[in-house]
Amino acid sequence: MAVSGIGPYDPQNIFARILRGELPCKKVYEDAYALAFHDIAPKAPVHVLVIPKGAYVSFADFSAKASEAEIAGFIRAVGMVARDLGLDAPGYRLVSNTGAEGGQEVPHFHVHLFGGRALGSMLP
Ligand code: IU
Repeated sequence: MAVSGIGPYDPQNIFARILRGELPCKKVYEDAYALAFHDIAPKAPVHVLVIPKGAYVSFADFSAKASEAEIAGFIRAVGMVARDLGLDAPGYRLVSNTGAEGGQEVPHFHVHLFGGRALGSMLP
């Protein structure tokens, strides 16, 4: 079910529980600002989710409230994950569904990283 992009933040959401180690994930990368793991229902040969460590509901929430260090650290992490997965040369797609009309289902900000095949054009 789609969620609001403006919260309030639910500390029991599935990604919060993954961050706390209460639920497992197939981890790709982790640092002080971000955790990256394989999506449980991949839509492309590479489908990784990158999430910030902080409690932000959506991109709207993160971009408004996160510190410069959190934003920079998160963006660097997304880039590093893509590079380490060998996607820089062939290319990849980043998507962040935000709020109900954006199709967001998990209310912890996340970026989808898709790659591993020609993705074509996907503008709505
Ligand atoms: P969305 O942008 O909120 O719609 O994407 C949520 C994604 O989280 C979606 O691709 C799910 O397959 C994925 N996911 C997951 O990886 N592990 C889970 O336990 C659950 C959802 I629930």
